[in-house]
Amino acid sequence: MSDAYDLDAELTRAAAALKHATKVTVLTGAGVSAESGVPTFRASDGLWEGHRVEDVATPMAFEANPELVWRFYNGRRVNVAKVSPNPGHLALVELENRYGDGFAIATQNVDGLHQRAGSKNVFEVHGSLRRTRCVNCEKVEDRGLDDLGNRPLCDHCGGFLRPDIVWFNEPLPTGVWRRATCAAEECDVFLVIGTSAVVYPAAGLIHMSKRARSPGATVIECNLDRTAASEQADIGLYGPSGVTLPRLVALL
Ligand code: BV8
Ligand code: ZN
Repeated sequence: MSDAYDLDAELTRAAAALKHATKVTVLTGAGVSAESGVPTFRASDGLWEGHRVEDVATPMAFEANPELVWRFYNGRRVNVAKVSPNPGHLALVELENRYGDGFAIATQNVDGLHQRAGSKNVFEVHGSLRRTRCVNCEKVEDRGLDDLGNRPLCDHCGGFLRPDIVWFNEPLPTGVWRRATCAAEECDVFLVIGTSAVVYPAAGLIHMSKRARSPGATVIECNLDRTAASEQADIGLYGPSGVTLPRLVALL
């Protein structure tokens, strides 16, 4: 961030926009969980807990090596079970308390930390680490965060289970995605928090929030750095979201 950047001024502008808002929608990515100790995806030269995302987060990878993919996801389940929501997650709970039904979070995260913090209206557009789905009978179950071993089977039909997570080149869950797009199109303020905004269609929610109506939403980006979303942002809160979000809420 250039030395002319004034976070205090941007926080004041963001608070003014929120004070005039009745509907607030949020898009979060891995950065909102970073201060809880959950690794982000694209920080360290594209490796993600030692794997390239494309090597494990695809149907082809699961087809080719289901044990590797399950080892990867069990590792993340065990890690997420040990971490807690951070002040950034808790600030979003306070926003939901302020805006009630006018508030929604579309998250790309699969760690469930928004819900553990107390957020209610959360759309998990990329699925959840907690859930499994049977490749045979499609039964979806919430299995918490226990280690499920490297080849769990469906207790309903004996078929193989997969994580109930949206992999690359897989469609997003229809109902969840429809509610996320409505929330983006109807909001007065759209907060984009902790995402590199390179994965679609989730990143497309930003554009939807600006173009669906006239005037479009005021877009506020919360990130350590500028991203692919920055040119669409009207306001930029650059710093750790566990610091900037509580400061923003304190101004309301
Ligand atoms: C689909 C589940 C079609 C796995 C994930 C070419 C161009 C455009 C698009 C495409 C293309 N080729 C293919 C596509 C489509 C593709 C896509 O977008 N690819 C991209 C990579 C080019 N999308 C898809 O495949 C989607 N499906 O298109 O299907 C279709 C339709 C009908 C029928 C059949 C098919 C599916 C996409 C979902 C893939 N699954 N995850 C898992 O999680 O285990 S994506 C993965 O990336 C995660 O979900 C993650 O959430 C998401 C985005 O990453 P981020 O969350 O943004 O994390 P990242 O590390 O990148 O950034 C972190 C940010 O936080 C950084 O900016 C950092 O600065 C910031 N930060 C760090 N610390 C902090 C912080 N900010 C604040 N405070 C801090 N403390
Ligand atoms: Zn089954």
